[in-house]
Amino acid sequence: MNTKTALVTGVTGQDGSYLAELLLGLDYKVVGLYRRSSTQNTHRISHYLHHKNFTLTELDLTDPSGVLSTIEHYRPDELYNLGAQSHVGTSFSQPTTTFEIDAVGVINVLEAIRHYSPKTKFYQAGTSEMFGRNYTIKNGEKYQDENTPMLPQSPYGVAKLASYHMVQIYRQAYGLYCCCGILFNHESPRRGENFVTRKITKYIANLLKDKTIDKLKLGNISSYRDWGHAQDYVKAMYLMLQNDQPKDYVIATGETHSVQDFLDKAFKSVQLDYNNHVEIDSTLFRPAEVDYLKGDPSLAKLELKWNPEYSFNDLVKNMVDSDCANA
Ligand code: GDR
Repeated sequence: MNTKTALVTGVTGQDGSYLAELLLGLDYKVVGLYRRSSTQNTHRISHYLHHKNFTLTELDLTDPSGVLSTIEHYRPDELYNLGAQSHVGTSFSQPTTTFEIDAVGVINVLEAIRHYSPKTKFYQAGTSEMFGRNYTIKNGEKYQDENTPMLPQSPYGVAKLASYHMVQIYRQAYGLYCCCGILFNHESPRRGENFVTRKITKYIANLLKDKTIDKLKLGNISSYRDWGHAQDYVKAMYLMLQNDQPKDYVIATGETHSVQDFLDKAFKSVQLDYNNHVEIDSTLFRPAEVDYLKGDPSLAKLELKWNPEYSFNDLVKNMVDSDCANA
């Protein structure tokens, strides 16, 4: 029997909901933390809200005393920090809030661990947005790996890069077991509806129900992303905290596709042509954009034995099918 306790911040989000499910399946006691909002936001975790090993608690990462008292109270074996302002576009209009949650919030957690629970293993959700426009060339291919220099292009990327460096400092200076997953885009039927993949698949489901709806408005559809499935990616988070030593890993599929490719495949899967249903809206373009992301997950595959199960085709199909079934 497992007697471990894990704290998961951002438990009501896509990744938090899958990770808590994975940990409950491994007999962990899971304390799910979420930021209070006036609207009920527990639909992704409703199927295990009343599980005997699951507790749901409020926590605002920007409130140092709340973070301290929560970590002192639970002294968890593992802490997964998935709570964030995670929308890149929004970070341009809310840079200060983004920095407070995604950077200062991480310092609050690290300080609490250092003072009150130094044996806690800590996972920080890093991101491919930290690379910004940088890449490395290997065998004539552009990609990003653990050694690619980081040059973020958004307030979100800067905040995440600050927390990535903080994790390294707490690891080196205080010997804490803390690490950062450098996760490339990961999607699923539980993806928030303001991210481009889910915006597309949700629109398709609505269009099939009502042929008269307005066109789908999108911004830049020429950017390339390395899209995996969130269910595969939360397994990598777990594996990183079971590693012999704390270390940062790139988690990606190693394939890249443009937003246009995603659109095309998703619409074709229901025998439609996206050209008839999409309108480009210049107000949805970001002030600065990351054009090309393609991760090299070789190190994680070798050292963590991490192997994603979903292909790009599986991912698109899973999201379209799920939205159509629930429309
Ligand atoms: P991203 O994901 O910024 O890569 O960050 P997102 O789905 O928001 O954008 C992907 C690309 O699509 C373009 N795009 C649009 N994006 C949105 N959201 N809405 C639109 O209407 C639209 N039209 C075109 C974007 O410009 C971009 O090029 C995600 C987030 O989950 C981060 O939190 C995470 O860290 C990274 O992935 C890895």
